[in-house]
Amino acid sequence: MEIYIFTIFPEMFTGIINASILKRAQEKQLITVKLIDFRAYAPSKHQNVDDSPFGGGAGMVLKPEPIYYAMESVLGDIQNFPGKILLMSPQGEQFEQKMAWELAQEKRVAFICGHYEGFDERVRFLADKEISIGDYVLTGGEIPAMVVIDAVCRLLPGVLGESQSPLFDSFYDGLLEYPQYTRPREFRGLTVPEILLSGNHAAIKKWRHKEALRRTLQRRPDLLQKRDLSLQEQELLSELKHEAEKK
Ligand code: 9D3
Repeated sequence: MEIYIFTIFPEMFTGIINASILKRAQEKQLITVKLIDFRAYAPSKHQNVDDSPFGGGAGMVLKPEPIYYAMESVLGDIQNFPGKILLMSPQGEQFEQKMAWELAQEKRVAFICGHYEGFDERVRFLADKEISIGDYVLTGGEIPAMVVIDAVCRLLPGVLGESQSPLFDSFYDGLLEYPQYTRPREFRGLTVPEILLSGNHAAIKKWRHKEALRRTLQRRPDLLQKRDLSLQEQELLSELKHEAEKK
């Protein structure tokens, strides 16, 4: 996948893209990352990328020209760009795992990042999609772009090792993870559930499924609403509800 990032803070990305999995993905030539400082494309001699809003009011607005010129110079004709152009914006569609899988199908993805101000409305015409990462105020679109890049790249074939395959992200799809333990069997008086040491794989599987349901019921009941429950899961859930009544 070719990744293009249009930003006035390219240095914010260098630590993230040159470490860990994203570094390895570039070494394996599974992804390429091109950082473009759109300030370099600002027309004025002071290279301003923003200006005060027409109609008055506080704050500044990102001008269209630096972003258009940067994108046309790097991507060519925007209308015919063979990939997805994403505008990072608090007004965008909320990013989630399904969108990560969709973007992972693309050959090329370009990100436009603003920094603590809105875009001139005409910048929106450049984008195929506007993306937010959630309902909280950040200082810019750079961290959201990194979040999306991280989530998408780990889904690309070959980026993760076989044992960490994203197909096994959650064994019980759409549920939270069951509790996990490793050595030692006892730490500061805290022990590992006996069943995990039993060697009874069928019983362990059932325990894990039940604990995944327990955790989801406690912490994210909304996930259970969204999901069809198998017969086995309906039984485990009613067990959990009976246990809760007894207490
Ligand atoms: C001062 C400008 N604000 C007017 C009330 C709006 C505003 C614009 C841009 C507030 C923050 C930002 C910077 N944030 C992003 O560019 C951003 C973002 C976010 O803040 N939260 C979640 N997802 C995203 S994607 C881009």
